[in-house]
Amino acid sequence: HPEYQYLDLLEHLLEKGDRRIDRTGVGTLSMFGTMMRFDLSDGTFPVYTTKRVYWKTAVKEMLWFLTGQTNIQSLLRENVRIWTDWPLDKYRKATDEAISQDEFESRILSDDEFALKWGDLGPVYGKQWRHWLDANGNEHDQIADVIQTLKTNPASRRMLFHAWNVGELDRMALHPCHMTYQFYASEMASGEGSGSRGKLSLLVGQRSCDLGLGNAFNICQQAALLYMVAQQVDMTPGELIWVGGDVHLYLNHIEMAKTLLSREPRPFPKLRLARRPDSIDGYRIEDFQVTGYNPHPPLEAPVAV
Ligand code: UFP
Repeated sequence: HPEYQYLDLLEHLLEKGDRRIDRTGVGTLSMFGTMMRFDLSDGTFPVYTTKRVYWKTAVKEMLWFLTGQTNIQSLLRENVRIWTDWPLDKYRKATDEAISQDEFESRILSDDEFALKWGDLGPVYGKQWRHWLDANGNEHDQIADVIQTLKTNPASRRMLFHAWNVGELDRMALHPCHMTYQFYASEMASGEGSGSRGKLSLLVGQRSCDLGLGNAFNICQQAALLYMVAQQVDMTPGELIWVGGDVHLYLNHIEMAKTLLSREPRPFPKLRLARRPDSIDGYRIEDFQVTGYNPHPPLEAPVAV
């Protein structure tokens, strides 16, 4: 079962991880340089099963990246609360106000001026993917460029987009973790795959990975992206290849990791896209039809901010 790639990394960290104090002060067990491969060619949607993964939230985040937006207001409208910790932390430090997360979120939602001032994460993923600003003041839509190249020159070795914009790092709430998304199209023998132009694979380079919480999200949202891009360029999804740099387990996730390791993975669900939108901008969460997801019960653990 491909989920053992994930469980084996967890086990390795528990047994041999390098113990260190990290930026958040929580402390981690860490390792450097890993790869996982997921074959999506039979419709597999790699959502881990050893705990319930809220894949809709992860896919909604991916759809939000694709809109190019960086304010949490539009995420909160979709009821996605995973980015609130950072602006909330900033707000509390700046104002000394003892505001709850609920209160902060409802102000972001109801007060546009407040959202503008306190809800923006800086030039994070969406900005870099869709509006990378170059030294001449020109914006680059990296997503549109990759899709265009896939349609016109799929043998290219230059089909990638990147979020590590060095000059803008200090204004981002969080430096990009999943940084490079590189595509690779392999031709199919003629006649095979009825109308498909080939198989599309995606290699994601992630410099830093919270294996306890973040990774489950990242894998399924990256798979969702591959499904969307493949559909847009009339290819079928091939492999999602995930490469991790500093892969770590926060010390307060150790108990959760042990529980995950005590569980037996179940079959991955399948994903079908209900429609073919006119462009990469047209996808909605309702388009993701997932069947056969029967995970073990959810496990909660704190996020390190
Ligand atoms: N992290 C992920 N995946 C993400 C994301 C963050 O694993 O998509 F946005 C984790 C990795 C790390 C922390 O634990 O968030 C970022 O901290 P740093 O910038 O110090 O690597």
